[in-house]
Amino acid sequence: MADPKPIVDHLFTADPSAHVFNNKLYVYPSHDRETDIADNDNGDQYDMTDYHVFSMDTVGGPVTDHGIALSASSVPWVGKQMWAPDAASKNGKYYLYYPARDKEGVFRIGVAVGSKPEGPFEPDPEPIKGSYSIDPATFVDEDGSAYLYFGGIWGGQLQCWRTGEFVKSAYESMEASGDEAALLPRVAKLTEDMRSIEGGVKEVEIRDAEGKLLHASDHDRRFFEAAWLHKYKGKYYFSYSTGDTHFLAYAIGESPLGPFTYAGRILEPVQGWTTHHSIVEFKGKWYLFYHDTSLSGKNHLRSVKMRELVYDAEDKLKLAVPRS
Ligand code: FUB
Repeated sequence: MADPKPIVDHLFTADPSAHVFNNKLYVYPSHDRETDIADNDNGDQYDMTDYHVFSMDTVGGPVTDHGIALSASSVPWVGKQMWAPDAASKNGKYYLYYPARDKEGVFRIGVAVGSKPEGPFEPDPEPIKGSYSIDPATFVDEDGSAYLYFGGIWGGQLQCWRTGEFVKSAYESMEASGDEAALLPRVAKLTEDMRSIEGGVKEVEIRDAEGKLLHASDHDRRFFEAAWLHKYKGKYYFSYSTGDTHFLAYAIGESPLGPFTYAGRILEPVQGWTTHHSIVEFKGKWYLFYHDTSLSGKNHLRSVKMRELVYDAEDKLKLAVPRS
């Protein structure tokens, strides 16, 4: 099957986080915009300033653009680069989580609160205390416990936090190397009001079949950015991008806090440098939301697409119709 069309083409959209709220499918993507900034490994070309929320009642039906849900200009701490967001709902309220560089150039994660899934969202005036790096993803478990996953290396600055403090010069080393364990994504429990971290930030362990942490040199499997968590038949599926090898990979665990055991790839490289996704169940079927640059041919102008996913007899994930 050839790649599907983008879900919308009147805007460039990327990093889609999909959720079902009130029986509708909502998508919270980055809103890519044109810029003269040249491509670099720091990701400076991803220079976004606001978020739109999209929804659909049925897969294949019309997609509604609900307009601007949050702008950089309304968040006092944001300097630039509103990157990949996510959303969650608890106790009748909706929360938008988003990363951006603060005025000192350090990526932090903010939260904004709304009364409807599509926003608008009122931002907290400061980023979430103890948050850092990029690509927040939330997961609310069946018992109501909520988790925030985050982290991304290279431009996402995770390597700058290896000591627990931000070390700007660590950017140059880019990541761990060789047989050293790969840098790990982070997870924190969210407080009942969904606006703070409770109990500190932990590393999310991704292990091989022998139980060893993946090596930093294992670029085909190690975590780079774009964390996502979903649950299937009582097991937790942690998925992510391998970055410079451009795969969407996943690992399976018994707890939302991990450890997770590497289980394979969900998507081979798409057109464009970045790959970023979410996985959601809607009306009894599972879907992968992802992006590529098929409309623009430019790394920083991406378009969200979706495809059906299925589980095989061993509960491994795969595309319902393989890409041709
Ligand atoms: O959209 C900017 C960045 O590109 C995201 O935060 C990464 O996951 C990558 O998709």
